[in-house]
Amino acid sequence: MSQIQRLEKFLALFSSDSRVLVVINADPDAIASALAIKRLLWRKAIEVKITYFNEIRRPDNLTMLRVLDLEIIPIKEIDENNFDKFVVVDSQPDHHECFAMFRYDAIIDHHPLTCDSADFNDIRPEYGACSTMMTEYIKAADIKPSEHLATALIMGIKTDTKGFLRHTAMEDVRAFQFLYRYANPSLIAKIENAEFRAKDLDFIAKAIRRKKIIKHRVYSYTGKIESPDQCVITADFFMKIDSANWSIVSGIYDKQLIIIVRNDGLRKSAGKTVKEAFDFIGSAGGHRTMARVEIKIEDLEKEFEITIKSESFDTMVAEWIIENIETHGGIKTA
Ligand SMILES: [Mn+2]
Repeated sequence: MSQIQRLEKFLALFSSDSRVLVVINADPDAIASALAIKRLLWRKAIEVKITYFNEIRRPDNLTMLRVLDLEIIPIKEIDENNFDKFVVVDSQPDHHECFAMFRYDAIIDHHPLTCDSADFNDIRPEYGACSTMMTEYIKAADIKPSEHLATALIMGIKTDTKGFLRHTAMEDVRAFQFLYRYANPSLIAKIENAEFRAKDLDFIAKAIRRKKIIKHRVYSYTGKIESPDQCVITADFFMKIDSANWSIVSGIYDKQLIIIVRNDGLRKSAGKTVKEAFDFIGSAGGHRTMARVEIKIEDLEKEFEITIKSESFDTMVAEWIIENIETHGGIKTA
């Protein structure tokens, strides 16, 4: 099927009185793809709304919504009866129970095919981003994308392909090339630079004060934390040190010890390492470059034979994390 035939088949689903709901799991690729649907259906449907069900917490994603002035509506504020057409982009209905709430007219996605239950299914797993697929629709419709739409689609492609470093098809590169002339590079930079909030600075400062660097591995145990996100932001931040191969940032949140691990991908898998080091006492897992551990405080208290109220608890935890990663993790240094 040609791009134009595909576009025509998609547009044929809708009429001028259609009220369309686009359902997404909001990340940059999904948000941009939904925005492209809205543009395609401009003047072709009476209304197009975008709804999402996940919590958007990453500062860069929040910045994207703010600087591009995008309106997406939490799913709990949506009345299904106000819509008669349903579209899902960048996911398939069986990916989450919230998607399964609706019966879809169209599914457009780039994940491996698991569910093509709509009248119109366009699933292309070889593509790095759904935004690339949507760019092809925009091109086929002969639409000149607005600065905000082009910027959003570029963010979708850049995010899902990690800046063309992973799972990139030639189509992703071509879409980028097309969008680039319409996008605003300063907006892209503004979104990508938004790695943390001003209120995270005090936490980062504390983590820096408490850091211990052992053979290119940056450790920081930060005691009680307001949110595990703080450890994530700080672990990413420590990886910016030129000599850092690993960063391991931890804290106590909601009666659990949270350990966030990052590495540069050039050594032993972070996920494997935390499994070997902490699986015996808590939940531990992850990928090659990122991993997470959660251990119940009561299990730590049993392990150390002291309570969290004890003065030596924090020191013990901090040292215990280092010891476990260094020995049980079996890290090879470069
Ligand atoms: Mn995607």
